[in-house]
Amino acid sequence: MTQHTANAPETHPIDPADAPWWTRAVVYQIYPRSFADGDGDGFGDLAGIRSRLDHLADLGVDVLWLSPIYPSPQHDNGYDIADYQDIDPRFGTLEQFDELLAATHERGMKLIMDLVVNHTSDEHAWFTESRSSRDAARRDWYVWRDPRPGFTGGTPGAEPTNWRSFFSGPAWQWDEATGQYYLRLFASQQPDLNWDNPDVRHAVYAMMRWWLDRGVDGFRMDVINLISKGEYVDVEPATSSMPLGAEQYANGPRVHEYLQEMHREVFAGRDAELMTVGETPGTPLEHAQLYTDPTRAEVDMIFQFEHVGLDHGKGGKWDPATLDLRHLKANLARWQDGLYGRGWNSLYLNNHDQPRLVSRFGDDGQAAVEQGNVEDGERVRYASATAWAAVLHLQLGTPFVYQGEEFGMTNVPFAGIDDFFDVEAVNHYAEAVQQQGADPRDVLAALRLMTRDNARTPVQWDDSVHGGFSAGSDQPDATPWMPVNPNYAMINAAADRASSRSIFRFYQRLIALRHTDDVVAFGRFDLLEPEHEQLFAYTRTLGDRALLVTANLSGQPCALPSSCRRAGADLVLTNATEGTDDGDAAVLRPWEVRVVAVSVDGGESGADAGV
Ligand code: TEU
Repeated sequence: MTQHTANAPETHPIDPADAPWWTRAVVYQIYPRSFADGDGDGFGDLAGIRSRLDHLADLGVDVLWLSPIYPSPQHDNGYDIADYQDIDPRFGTLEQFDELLAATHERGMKLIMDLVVNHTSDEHAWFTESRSSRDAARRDWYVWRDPRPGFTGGTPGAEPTNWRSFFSGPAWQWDEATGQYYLRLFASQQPDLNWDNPDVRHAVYAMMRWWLDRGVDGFRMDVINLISKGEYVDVEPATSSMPLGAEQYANGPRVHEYLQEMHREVFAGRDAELMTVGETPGTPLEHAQLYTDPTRAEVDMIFQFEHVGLDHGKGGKWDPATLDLRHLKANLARWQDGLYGRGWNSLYLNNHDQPRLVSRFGDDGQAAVEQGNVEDGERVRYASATAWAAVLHLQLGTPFVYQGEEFGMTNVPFAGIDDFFDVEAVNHYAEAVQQQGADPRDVLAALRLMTRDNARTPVQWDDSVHGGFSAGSDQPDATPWMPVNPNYAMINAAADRASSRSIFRFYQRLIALRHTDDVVAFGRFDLLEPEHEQLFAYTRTLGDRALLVTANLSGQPCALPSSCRRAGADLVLTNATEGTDDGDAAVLRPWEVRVVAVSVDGGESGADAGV
């Protein structure tokens, strides 16, 4: 059943009494190599995660998502998997995994795994066999193609198509031994699986059942919308955040069919307690409706990418541009409306592939701190981090918190190219500077703003050496694999939680609100003042109650238009630390957010809003 462009399904109101558990849930993403190091070797691990579970339970999150912990040569920090059914010794053992899972469940949280099945590592046994000869039994498990006719394999331009990799250069890798190219949309060590081969699909489904039988609660599915490739043909250059060729495989011809098959083979009959979220770069709303329509049984929700591409210039992510708040509001509102009653949104502003949200969208205060205005810097970092958190968490959907976000970790002051670790950053620099002759200063400036490495420094737990990342941090071996952000003495979980302005405590309140207030979990979203350049304002409405969210996302005071004021409203939540009694403020201070409860006709609600 090919559903490339089916009609959008009918909308239907959300019935809170009948809604799946994950509609009220908040997910916390752990990037294990940088979360906590339990054995003091400088590399995060399962023991480290276990030692910090109380921090997460205290935050109030419902689900932990672990980025990959499987055996891997780590060319892409574990997104290159060599064995799907084991744990990389750097992270621990299967036994430790079982213990972590049990300890997570004991605290009332669930745990989902990262499922990376668009590609494997080139060290996976499937690929070792596939590349061993053209006649290998598993040759067809990957995508092998001859050089372009008339070209000598391995020379520039001989690639079967002009497609480009997400990580710079061609999407095809020459294999001298068997005289063919293999497809790899990401790093050269990440060959793409051939999903059109049913043996591949059923091997993946069996592996997924094995993890579910072990007790995991679902999967985050890496680039799952790229698994069905279309025609292997040259494409015309186009301006897009996606690499050249993506229109041939993003949301490809059989992707919905494969996800429905996966659901039947893996989840059917046991999905009520599980959750799935598909990572889907380059996915328009029309496909999101198909992926997440519950009646189609594909995935519960997806990560869309449009909103995190709005500060990319014409040249893509390495050509950063200023974000226009009006575009972001219009985009998020379109997704809120487009999936209302039809599917489900995931909500995120950062993750392990994105810069830190407080540095990218707010004001991380580091400029003020450098000038000696520590108090001003800390004030603005708190205010902008919490304002953005409220704007995101009070939308309809399942919010995702990325490690360190809950106490305002920031981007990193990278000096030179040697400070970058990520394959994407390193490849881009080499291509831009060495092959295309770009000015290294310009390339570095863009890298500093946009690199994924910003999100990957060790979590700053306290102000001890290396931010308390490693057990036995004072031992020489405990030097973290990537240096801790130098601001760790000021910005760390312990300091934040002890502060009168605690970002962590604000997240706790947001998360609790979703659990206790059905308006937050299910209310319809309506954007106010779409053309306002400072203000992000919206209402959420369910039955006779509404919440009005007004956030000043700027460093200047902002007068509230009359559409955003409600006389006599109850103040539910604010990030202001003084003078907050009045539910009907006329002016929002820089980065101030206010959430008030009202009745739908504008009168006083009197309802308990939950905090
Ligand atoms: O990311 C896929 C993806 O499209 C991006 O977020 C990507 O990192 C970015 O566009 C590059 O500019 C997923 C994982 O989240 C990422 O960490 C992996 O590197 C990638 O897939 C390959 O598995």
